[in-house]
Amino acid sequence: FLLNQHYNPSFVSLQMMKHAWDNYKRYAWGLNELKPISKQGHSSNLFGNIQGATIVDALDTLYIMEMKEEFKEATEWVEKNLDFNVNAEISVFEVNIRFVGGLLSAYYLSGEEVFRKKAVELGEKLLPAFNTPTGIPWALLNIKSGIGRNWPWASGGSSILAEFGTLHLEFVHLSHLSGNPVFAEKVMNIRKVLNRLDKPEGLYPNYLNPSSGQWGQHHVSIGGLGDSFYEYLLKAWLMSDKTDEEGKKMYYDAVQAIETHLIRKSSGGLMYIAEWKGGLLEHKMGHLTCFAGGMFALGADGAPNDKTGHHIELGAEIARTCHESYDRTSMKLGPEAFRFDGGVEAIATRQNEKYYILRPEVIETYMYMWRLTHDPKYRQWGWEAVEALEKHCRVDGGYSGIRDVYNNRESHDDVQQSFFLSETLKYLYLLFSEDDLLPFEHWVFNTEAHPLPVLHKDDGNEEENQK
Ligand code: DMJ
Repeated sequence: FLLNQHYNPSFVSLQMMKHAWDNYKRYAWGLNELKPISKQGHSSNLFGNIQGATIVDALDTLYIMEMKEEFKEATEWVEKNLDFNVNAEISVFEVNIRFVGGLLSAYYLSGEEVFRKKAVELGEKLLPAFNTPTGIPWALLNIKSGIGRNWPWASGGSSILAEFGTLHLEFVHLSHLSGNPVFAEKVMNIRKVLNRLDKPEGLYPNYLNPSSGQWGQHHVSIGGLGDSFYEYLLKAWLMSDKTDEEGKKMYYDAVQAIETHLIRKSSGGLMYIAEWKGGLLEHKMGHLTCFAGGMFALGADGAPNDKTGHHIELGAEIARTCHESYDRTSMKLGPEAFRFDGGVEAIATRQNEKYYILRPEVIETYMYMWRLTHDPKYRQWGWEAVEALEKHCRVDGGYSGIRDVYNNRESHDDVQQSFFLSETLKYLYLLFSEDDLLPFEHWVFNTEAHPLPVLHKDDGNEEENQK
């Protein structure tokens, strides 16, 4: 019924949010995520036994969509039940982007003190992760004992670029809100370590050893393991009211190296961002990499050497390729990874790359491209995604991921990811809203789509911005 032509698209995204939320509430309230087919809770080991990931991730979406009752019940749950005094090994990155980010946004939007208090309390629990010889944090941390370690699969005991490189925005705000400079100092030190290192061809490998301070394997990716590190360089500069010159330089230098070494065009004319393994290219692009279209467009305004138009163009080309990756499937939803080799373009060839888990990156890029160009095709592409989500992912008990988007019959994975509520549905709603809802001059979105305010220099934020 949602696809009835009398409904406007932002109303439809709101109804989708209602369906996702109501079912989470009915079947998995207080647990991390919902299993929409089996109608029960889903626990992911990324959050240890911290509970309520969907509630904290969804708070700001509920607020922005003016779902007042739901926001109130979520706030009450946080007040009464959100508990970090648990014996749990958590992913520092995931807890930071979803819980710290979600609480910070909820605080800035609503002004409710409980969110500020909880964000700072959790931030303090994450600090022992930085107790390594270099100050590059561990990936995993037991928040009771303060003992950290890295993922056993990561090259030579390394920490991951996209994980330790995606703390900056939240930690600057934690210092701003707590008056305690330690948070900002920790993330500025990460930059220092990175700036001392030689970078192969100007690129940042995904692996860095926190003890030796040396790179692990020379694998470079703008998708998984690398992605949001680049995003946070740009956004740190924007969030500082364009005073963080170091972040700015690191971002534009990195984009230059990415263009030279990773960006390619297929024979059919599709631009893509390949992966780099010690100098050799793997002609594959992940769904995660599709966020880069929006990033290039967002960074266009400050691009050096009159390259604004060029960066918008890069964003538009990546958006087009990612749209093709959706359009070339039976379900019109994109696969986890798609390839440009062996005679295919923008198509997944391996069975284990054909799934779609309700990820936001393609819709995120449409939203940025729409706001920055107002080309109506981005709204049209967003609407195609809505139709596909409603047709294939919506089930009685919520929304589910799909195991193979090239198949005509759905095989559901039975997980409603918390980022579906924080990102996918929020970006859809923003795509169909006016530009003055969370305008880019005043807000930057963390990598989980939680809006954080720009620290304007006229409002006395010089100190935060200089740290
Ligand atoms: C989210 O948690 C964030 O967007 C992160 O940056 C990447 N993975 C998921 C969404 O795909």
